[in-house]
Amino acid sequence: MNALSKEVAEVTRKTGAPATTLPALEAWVAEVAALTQPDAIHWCDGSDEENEALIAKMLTDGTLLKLNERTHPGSYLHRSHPDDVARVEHLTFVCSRNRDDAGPNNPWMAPDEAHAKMDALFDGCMRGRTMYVIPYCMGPIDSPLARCGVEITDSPYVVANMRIMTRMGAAALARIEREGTERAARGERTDTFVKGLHSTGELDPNRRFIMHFPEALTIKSYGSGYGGNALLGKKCHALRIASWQAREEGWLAEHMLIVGIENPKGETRYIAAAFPSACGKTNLAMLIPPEGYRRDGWKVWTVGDDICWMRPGADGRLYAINPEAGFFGVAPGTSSKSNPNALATIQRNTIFTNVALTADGQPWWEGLDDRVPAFDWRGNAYDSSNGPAAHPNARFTVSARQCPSWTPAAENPQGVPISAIVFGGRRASLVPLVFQARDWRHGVLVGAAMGSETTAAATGQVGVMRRDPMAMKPFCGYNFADYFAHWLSFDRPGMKLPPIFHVNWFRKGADGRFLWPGFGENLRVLEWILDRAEGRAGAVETPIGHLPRADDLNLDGLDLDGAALQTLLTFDRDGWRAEFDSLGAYLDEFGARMPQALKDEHGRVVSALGG
Ligand code: SAT
Ligand code: MN
Repeated sequence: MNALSKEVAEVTRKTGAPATTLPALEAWVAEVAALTQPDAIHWCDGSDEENEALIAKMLTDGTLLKLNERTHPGSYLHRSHPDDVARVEHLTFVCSRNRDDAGPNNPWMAPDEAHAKMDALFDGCMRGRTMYVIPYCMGPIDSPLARCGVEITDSPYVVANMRIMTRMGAAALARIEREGTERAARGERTDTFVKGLHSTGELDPNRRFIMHFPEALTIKSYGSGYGGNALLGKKCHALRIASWQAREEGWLAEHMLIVGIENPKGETRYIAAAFPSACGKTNLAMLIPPEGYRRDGWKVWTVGDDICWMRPGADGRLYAINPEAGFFGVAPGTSSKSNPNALATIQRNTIFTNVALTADGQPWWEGLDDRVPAFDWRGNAYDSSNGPAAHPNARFTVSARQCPSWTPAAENPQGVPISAIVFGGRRASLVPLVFQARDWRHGVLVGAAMGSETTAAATGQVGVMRRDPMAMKPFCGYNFADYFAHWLSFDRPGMKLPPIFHVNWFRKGADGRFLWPGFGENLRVLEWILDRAEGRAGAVETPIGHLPRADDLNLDGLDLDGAALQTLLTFDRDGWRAEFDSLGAYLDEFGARMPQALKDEHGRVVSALGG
């Protein structure tokens, strides 16, 4: 045992926490402790007692405020630093050895430079603090599709959130140790868990970076305590690192919800759908069927609301797991009308971040109801002239199992078979309500062409149109050109790939109002999608794909005027010509790495559009 390991063993003995049997893990923890100099090291076991102790500590030091125990038992409010309220894409780097592997879609830094920069920030940063070691598993603990990681952090708020968002603690550590021991027996490297190092630092935006080293399965994040920047299992591991790993190993790590639709015959089919952050993935994953559908026996089952790991099964179909165990959802706009399942889910055992507060200690946000809050998200007396009461990116963290539409299929280690893949963005004009790609290759182009207006989930201007291929712009851990090539590679003999669709719930009329009612009514579109997947529903073919006619959709009981419907289902040839010109220029930005097949597919649609 070297000196550093001895030091860790010492602290471990002092705190009485379990040590690890995996030397690679012990050595890494020792190395981090030597660098960051914490006062104590705590190995998280994920137990209730541990959670209660952490919550008590955070209530004492003001990190958490207890919410009204009668209306929201077991729930807390956290107020983050006002400069630390969203992901920071310009400070989020992919540090691959070769710059082109990160691609023009990612800020890049050479690994040596990035390590040096980060290690200088981490030097001594945990003095006076406790260092928490969080073993976690992304995916059902017994799933061959699941992957493990260990996050080291100095934030008890991160520990409490990771406990909800992942399978955290003793079982995950046992899996990491078992996998390590098996590898050691085969003479292979044993540090194949993802290593995530996080410190809130001083929360100074000028000393904030989120660095990914995909070749080393390593993440280093400093200077932020907010969600995706700090809960490293989520975007950093399950998307950026996992997407890189998935390409090497022949699977897909995607920014997609997974929802099961049960028809009146009792058949459940699963859809995976990609939308950018804050574009309604949580709402769609928990949709409540319209009245008529409910009467007929339709049901909706939630597997996941944000991330989907998919791989081909022996039968050639794609099987998906939700690597997460909880929801980190946007609070503003969530109401008994927009998402009753989410609202029911967050009535207890929930951590709220940056919401407002009513006079009697209940969480509140814009769109919830017509009460007036007493305190805004910063904790000041509410004054409407200071802007919204809740931060627009205010979040709730809650266990998925509390959701009324949660399904035990989410625990199926083999995953659920995917019947359709859906892409969608926030597009005020041009893009119809729904269309189907003609085949996989065309579907990959449709995904690559995705665009959306920016939201408050990331810092920067809101409402600006940008390309967000497959909703992965902030999350793909490698060059988009290689990512599209990877998607295309699934189109091979033996595969039974799901059809690909594009939806747009956000089309606006001349008066600036949404044309489509959205929410539960989206099931009408999902029904058409699933019927198309089984070759049943009708459509018209256009250069951009197959569009339903009004008669092809079930619009029974829907109050929608004819002109709105017409706009939603119309293909605008001139508009699409311009869209495809801009798409061509975008694909060209990736140079020679862009797969020829995708360029050819673009050319095919351009000729079909004519002119
Ligand atoms: O902050 S997160 O990245 O976790 C949420 C999101 O942007 O989707
Ligand atoms: Mn997301």
